[in-house]
Amino acid sequence: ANPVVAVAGATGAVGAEFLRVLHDLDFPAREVRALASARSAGKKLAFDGCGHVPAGELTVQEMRPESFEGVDIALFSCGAGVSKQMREAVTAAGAVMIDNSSAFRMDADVPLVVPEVNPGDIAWHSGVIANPNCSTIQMVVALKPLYDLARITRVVVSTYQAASGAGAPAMAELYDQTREFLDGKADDELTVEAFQHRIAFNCIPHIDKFLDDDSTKEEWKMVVETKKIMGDEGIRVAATCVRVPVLRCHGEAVNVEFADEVSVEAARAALAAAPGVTVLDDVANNVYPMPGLLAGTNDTYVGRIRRDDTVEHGLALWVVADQIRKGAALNAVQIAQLLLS
Ligand code: 2RA
Repeated sequence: ANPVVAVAGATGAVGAEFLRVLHDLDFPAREVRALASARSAGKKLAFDGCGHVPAGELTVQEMRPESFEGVDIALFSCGAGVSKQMREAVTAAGAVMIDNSSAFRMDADVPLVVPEVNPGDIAWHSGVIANPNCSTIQMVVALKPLYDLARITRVVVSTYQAASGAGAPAMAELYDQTREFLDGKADDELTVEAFQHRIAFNCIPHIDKFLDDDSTKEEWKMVVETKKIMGDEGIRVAATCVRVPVLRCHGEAVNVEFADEVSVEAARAALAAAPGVTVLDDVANNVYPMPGLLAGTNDTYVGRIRRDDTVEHGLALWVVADQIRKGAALNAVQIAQLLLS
């Protein structure tokens, strides 16, 4: 039967993208329910339709525990606190919660799934499947075909993360601050709310909160989530996560160390053949992935594939993906597709 889908957090940046992706993948829903906080109840959202749901407007309903009655799949992007509050109601209603927050990602009874990497893990869900952090998703999509050539022992990654990773208001702040800055406003006159510092014409090596070891939680997520998704606790990951003044699409410089030799040619061929990956790698013609040009796309783009001679068996790559699509909404809807298949 065609599922009833609830989109929880429908008015946020990822929520809006859930609706676009449901349409783009023509998800075979018989009903799509838009849920959000009481503040947004009654708001109309344009929806292009999917499955048996015609194009038109969805009226946002206040999310309450009873909102999930009759729902089969609940796509959540409301923050960890709300996901925790609603988990019981969602699973009691018999729905599967696909959660984009960090609430359950590392729980032993919750699979953390990237369909190109560990689709089989959905088999052991008990009502909740977690969507990984955006920066982890695009990295593991690129690592998986390489891991299949030779075991990966260590990864060093530096991220270049778009403002929209912090939500729609952060994206607006980048626009507004850039304008204010160009208008000649001094630093202390700029509106700085979404980040700890000015993001216009700046890079901020601080995403999520600092932990006791002086790394950030975003960096920690890349370490622990990579091991869980790849199913290999032995992969060591060193991450530095940086916010850059890009609107949408995260970039990642990734150095990979293998247990055995992997040639650049073999890596390029494996990546080119991998699902969800597009190789853009022709340096003679200045071809490589760039965040500013890839917004709205579905794939993970890989380029600048080259040897890393500082280790015995090493490769370096540059990876770009639209973190609102593959890093959030698209990955979640692909998990929902897996559930139906
Ligand atoms: C960020 N990782 O880019 C977040 C989004 N999930 O801030």
